[in-house]
Amino acid sequence: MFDLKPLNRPRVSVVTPVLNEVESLRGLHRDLDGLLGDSLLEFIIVHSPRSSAETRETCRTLAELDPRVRVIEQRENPGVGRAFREGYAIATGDPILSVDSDGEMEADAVPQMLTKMIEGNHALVVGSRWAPGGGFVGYSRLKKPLNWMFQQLFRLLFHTKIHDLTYGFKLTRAAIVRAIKWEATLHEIGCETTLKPIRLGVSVAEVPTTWTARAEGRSSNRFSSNFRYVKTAIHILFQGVKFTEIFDCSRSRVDNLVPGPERSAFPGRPAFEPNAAESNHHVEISHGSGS
Ligand SMILES: Nc1nc2c(ncn2[C@@H]2O[C@H](COP(=O)(O)OP(=O)(O)O)[C@@H](O)[C@H]2O)c(=O)[nH]1
Ligand SMILES: [Mg+2]
Repeated sequence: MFDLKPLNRPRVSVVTPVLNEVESLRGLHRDLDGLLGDSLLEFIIVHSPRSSAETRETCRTLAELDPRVRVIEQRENPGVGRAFREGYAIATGDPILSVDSDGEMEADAVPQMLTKMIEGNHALVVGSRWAPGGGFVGYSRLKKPLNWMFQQLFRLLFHTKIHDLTYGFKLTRAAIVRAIKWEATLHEIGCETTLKPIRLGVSVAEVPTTWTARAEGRSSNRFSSNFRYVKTAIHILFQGVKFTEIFDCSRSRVDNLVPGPERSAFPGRPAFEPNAAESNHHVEISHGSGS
């Protein structure tokens, strides 16, 4: 059903939500700048109106130092889901990297995710904590078995071999981000952005990655989120996926949603080279395109 033009020249839009992060936000920007080079088109920070003065100041400083940094204040509150959606709405690159700003997601895995996306022409490549080679450092002992049970149940129900269906760390082709209507408001955005593409039958792959508990600040993810994840998954399973108005369903194509203009703030910087990244311990799992 979906045709995606091959991603020959990635121009990555990073979208990262920020509540109260300073050092980890600076670290994420530094790491992705180093890892992606000229392939990093823009670094979109969506901070909360509740963000501290120090956090806002950090966002401002980053934007002053790097013209690729775009800072917006979240309009609809609260919630990381709303923040991601507002970031997606202004992203101009392809693909779009969804990543938290608290240092828990392994930025080093991004080049591998990009390589996998390009080589397999995948619509979505998720970071996977449960794939062989992935893992958790400092995760809640109560949440981990619950998370595992969620994965087992919904892997079966969605007929997918992807091991991690709830993690928010992922690369998604811009056309897919624009075609799908995103509805999550809080942390369940992490499973919505994986389960909807899987439900559509687009090509999805995973790269093993390690989650490491933040060294700064606190999580705003409440225990009640677990129920929201289950509700979201069941809703997607039975109700399917809604599209945005800009998606031309009659043509059943997503590549008619053109990505934004290509631009480079640092023309001299070397671009990301797909084959330069090490790729031998990737777990390749693809769903056939067509559903
Ligand atoms: N803009 C914005 N960011 C948020 C909000 N809540 C959390 N975040 C950010 O979203 C990311 C994930 O949130 P976190 O509470 O760490 O969730 P957890 O990793 O699932 O425990 C972090 O980078 C937070 O700074 C919010 O209401 N608005
Ligand atoms: Mg976190």
